[in-house]
Amino acid sequence: MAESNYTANDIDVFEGLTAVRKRPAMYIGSTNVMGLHHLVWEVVDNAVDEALSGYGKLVTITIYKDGSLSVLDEGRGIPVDIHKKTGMPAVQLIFSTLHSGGKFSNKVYTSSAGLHGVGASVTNALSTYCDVTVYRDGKVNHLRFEDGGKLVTPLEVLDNTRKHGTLVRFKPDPKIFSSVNFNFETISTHVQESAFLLKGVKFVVIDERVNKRNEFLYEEGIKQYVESLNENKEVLSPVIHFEGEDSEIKMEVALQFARKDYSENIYSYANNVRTRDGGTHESGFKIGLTKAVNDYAEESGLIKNKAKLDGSDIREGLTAIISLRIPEGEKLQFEGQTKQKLGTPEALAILNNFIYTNFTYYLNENKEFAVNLIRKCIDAQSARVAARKAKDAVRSNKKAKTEFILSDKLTPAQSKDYDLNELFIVEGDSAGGTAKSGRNRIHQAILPLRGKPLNTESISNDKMIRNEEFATLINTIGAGYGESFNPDDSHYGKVIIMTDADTDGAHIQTLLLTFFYRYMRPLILKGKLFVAMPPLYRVFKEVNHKIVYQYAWDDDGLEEAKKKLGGACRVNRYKGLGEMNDTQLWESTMDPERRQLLKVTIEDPLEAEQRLTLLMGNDPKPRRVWIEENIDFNEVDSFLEEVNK
Ligand code: 1YM
Repeated sequence: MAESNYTANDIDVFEGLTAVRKRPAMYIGSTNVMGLHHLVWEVVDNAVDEALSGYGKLVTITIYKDGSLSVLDEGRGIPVDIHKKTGMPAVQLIFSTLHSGGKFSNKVYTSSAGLHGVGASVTNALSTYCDVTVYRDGKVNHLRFEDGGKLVTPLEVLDNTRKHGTLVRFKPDPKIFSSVNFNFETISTHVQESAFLLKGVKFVVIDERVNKRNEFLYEEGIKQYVESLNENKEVLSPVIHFEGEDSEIKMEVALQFARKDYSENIYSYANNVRTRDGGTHESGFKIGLTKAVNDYAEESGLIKNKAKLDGSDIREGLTAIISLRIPEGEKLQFEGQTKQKLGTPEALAILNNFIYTNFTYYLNENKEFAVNLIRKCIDAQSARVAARKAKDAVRSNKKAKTEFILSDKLTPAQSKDYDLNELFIVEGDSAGGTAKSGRNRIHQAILPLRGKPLNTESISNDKMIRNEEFATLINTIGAGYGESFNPDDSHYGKVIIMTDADTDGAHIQTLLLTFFYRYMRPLILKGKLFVAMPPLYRVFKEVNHKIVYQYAWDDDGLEEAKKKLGGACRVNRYKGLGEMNDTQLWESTMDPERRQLLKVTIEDPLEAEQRLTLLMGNDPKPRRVWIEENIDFNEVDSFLEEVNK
């Protein structure tokens, strides 16, 4: 009986893992480096969940020379006892059945209800081997899978031990992934985020291929997260930190306001899962904060004319981390297409109340800060009101200025199928002209830019929107900006930045990326922002009175192209888009079949934020230090001049 059961389950298990191997992207998003690292996150998530439950204070990740990787924790160890229904050891089940985390477990808080949560079995299914060692109940227990999850060494006891914890080592299958090269930095940044959220738990990342090692331990957790995000910013107070619990939901918030920085950076989490699309906790936080500041401002007589401050006036320059722990079960709800929005209804009232009470108390205890904050909010409010008046004045003119700008500069696409349409933002009128005649007129629109866009990192929202170039860009994309930006309203499925491959072009790219990061971030998160890659070389020769040619994007490509054409060929080096004619620009840079596009992604919010403040912010001192440490002067002299202007 037990035996036949076991066999039936064996087949199920096998089918489950084969399904993963047949369609890996369905489970891990893709089979490129992102997907590769997904294998790591699945295993790390289990170690993090264990630490989150209060077991183990050290997680060690090691990348080995043979291309494998291991994760070691000091938790209780995955249970090794026999699971009654299947007759299999629990640990074997965890690695061979597709599960959403909590299925066999009774943990209180789990991250696996979020975005990931396909489980370590997916890692096993996509590996050439997966070796699991469990230190538990005084024994070293071991089992091993090979070739996509086939059990080759059933659970065995190797030794006695006083340790407890779990060690998982696996080697990704090169038949599945386009790259099996783990990235030390990618893993470090991911792990750093977990370390910020799990105060007192140490994460060590070791790269044995090159002898590198990183350690992340934050005794003060998200308070230090905010400090890092605001490094080099001029701030109004030390980081403000609140902790509490209500209706079984644990809350922790850290926040700080910066001067001369007009963006709003709120990062929210539920059970260590980033909720990129916000949700009830973020809404509750905002409502509570707005009310606390307005009530204080009124009671203290700081706003006499009774014009209440808008939430957005208050949140200019705010950096906040919101971290919730919600018990697994019906309370824990993720919503939306990508499950990156918290749905838990109670969280709204709970956070509202929590922030209102705590922040009101803080304002009353820190009068000087309160006055500074409210002055800053009133400045933002005046700027907003002035901008609105200016806008209304323009609108009441016969012809709306924005429409005029739109029809003047943009060469639109003919199709109204927004998803298929592409917007090329092109450096300079001359390249704009070439792009205009070279493009596919059905689906490609051209917007030329004159000169350098403003640096949106150092100007207010209001100054940005009064800038003609940005106003045109916002109108063209047609999906709003800032808080009200909705990527689903975008008139373009792809927005493509096309600049020269020189230092000026790189600077313009940076300025545009700064704008998109600040005002249209969801466009980036939805994978709709790209950078075009014009070729550096055109290699050509004459064969029977006809020119045959190839494009090359780098020096390796150049050698390859020379080899392909063979014999005596000539090389054009393109210094800019302007040196190509319309056909060349089309076939090398714009034609979807032949071009190379770089998708813009935000891998790590902390790094993006710090880098942007550093390179684009007001303070030149840390910028110079960074540049001196990171840039090869011989290569980028002119870029440096540009950045330091
Ligand atoms: C290097 C990866 O997987 N650690 C880990 C996993 C588990 C436990 C402890 C654990 C959980 C529970 C009880 C529980 C898991 N157990 C399960 C299941 N590290 C790593 N450490 N005892 C131990 O949640 O009740 C799934 S994950 F389902 F078997 F309990």
